[in-house]
Amino acid sequence: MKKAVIVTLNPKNKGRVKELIALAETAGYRVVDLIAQNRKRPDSKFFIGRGKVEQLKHIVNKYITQKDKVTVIVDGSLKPIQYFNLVKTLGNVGIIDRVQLILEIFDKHAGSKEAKLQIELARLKHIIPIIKEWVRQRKLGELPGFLGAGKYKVESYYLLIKRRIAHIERELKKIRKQREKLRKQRHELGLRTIAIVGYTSAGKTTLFNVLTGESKKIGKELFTTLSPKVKSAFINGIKVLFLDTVGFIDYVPIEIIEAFYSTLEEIVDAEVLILVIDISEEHSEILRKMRGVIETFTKIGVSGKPMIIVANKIDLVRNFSEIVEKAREVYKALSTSYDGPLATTYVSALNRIGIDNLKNTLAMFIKAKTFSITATIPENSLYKVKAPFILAKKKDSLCYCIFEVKDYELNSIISELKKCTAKILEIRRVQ
Ligand SMILES: Nc1nc2c(ncn2[C@@H]2O[C@H](COP(=O)(O)OP(=O)(O)OP(=O)(O)O)[C@@H](O)[C@H]2O)c(=O)[nH]1
Ligand SMILES: [Mg+2]
Repeated sequence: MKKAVIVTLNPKNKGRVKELIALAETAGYRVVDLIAQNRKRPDSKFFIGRGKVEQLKHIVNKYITQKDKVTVIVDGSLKPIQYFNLVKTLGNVGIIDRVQLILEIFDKHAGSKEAKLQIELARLKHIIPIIKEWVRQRKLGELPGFLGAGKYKVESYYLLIKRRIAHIERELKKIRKQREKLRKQRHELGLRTIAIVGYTSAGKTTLFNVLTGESKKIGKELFTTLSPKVKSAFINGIKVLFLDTVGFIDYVPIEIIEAFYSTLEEIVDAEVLILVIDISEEHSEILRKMRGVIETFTKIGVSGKPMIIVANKIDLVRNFSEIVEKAREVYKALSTSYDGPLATTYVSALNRIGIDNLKNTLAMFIKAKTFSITATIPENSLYKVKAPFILAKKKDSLCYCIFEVKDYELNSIISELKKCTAKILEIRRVQ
């Protein structure tokens, strides 16, 4: 069994501790103990104070058996020197920090090639400073078996990782280009993307499924979704694309943001954002998670877009005024830190409550765009065309016609024109 002992410097922040336990469990650990030290900054040598390290060693030894391995999970980001000092002092235990824990979960859930590469990249970038420290520490005597690479010489292992990083970055670039091409096509077709964003497990995929009629995997676990998915649907007659995204998390390490940038980029490109919030949680938890979301927005450069705050899971709260009060606080927090137009709606994605209201709110934000189609139509077919048009010129019994259409009419007009043996010369966005 994978046993875990958690080390935290924020014992008073109950939500964060609870979240770390949930993350550990999602990664497949059984949390057997917790060591807490209330301090503002980590100790520069060991993360926790020297006395606490001794206590940690004692606790860890208590749980190690022939069958059971113990991993120490540090709630924070370990500096290489802290990592090495802990390895030296604690001996034969696994030591991971928050980044590595999140990456372990990502690894478990990664389905697509892109997600797998992104995770490997984040992982390698995370261990590079550790390897550098390892190189430095060689003077003090090598640490055999570290990261399973005992048989490699440290320097060649370092070079191997560097080469692998370069290779993955090239591969990701190719996938990114492909993604950009698809995005451009969507733009050209006048399709608007609505990105569903929010903290992990807020109910994004559940809402995505309701809005698009999909049956994408949802789950109690954290980070069920790792690859973004796009599906079209109609909002009051307007065709839009909904985008389900990877969940955000508090204290997101920069390595993860960088590695997942191309998927997060889709959010930057969306026209409207739906921010899903689990309104059944405590006030303090909702606000803590909000801060995580805002931090991620800042890092990826999201600003100015209309955003609909969707207070989800209302079925779990008995008192409606409590829901409204919490949602108001979220609105207040966002209106001071986010610069786009905001609106709030209340839903239960699971029970399909409030969905029509959400759709109506969405429709307010989606403005129809106008396209101009230029086509040639044989003179003897002209009478078949029902849509209004301007006859620009006539040449050799061919009529050059210009149509002005709204984006949601595009598809039907194109098929109508095809039936009239028309040849489309150009489709251009007017506004
Ligand atoms: N009671 C209740 N549960 C909900 C509601 N919406 C979602 N859930 C549950 O919340 C959990 C997480 O739902 P998901 O849709 O997977 O959440 P997500 O935001 O996509 O999560 P990640 O992809 O992991 O970031 C699941 O157990 C859902 O059944 C709701 O309206 N009411
Ligand atoms: Mg999801």
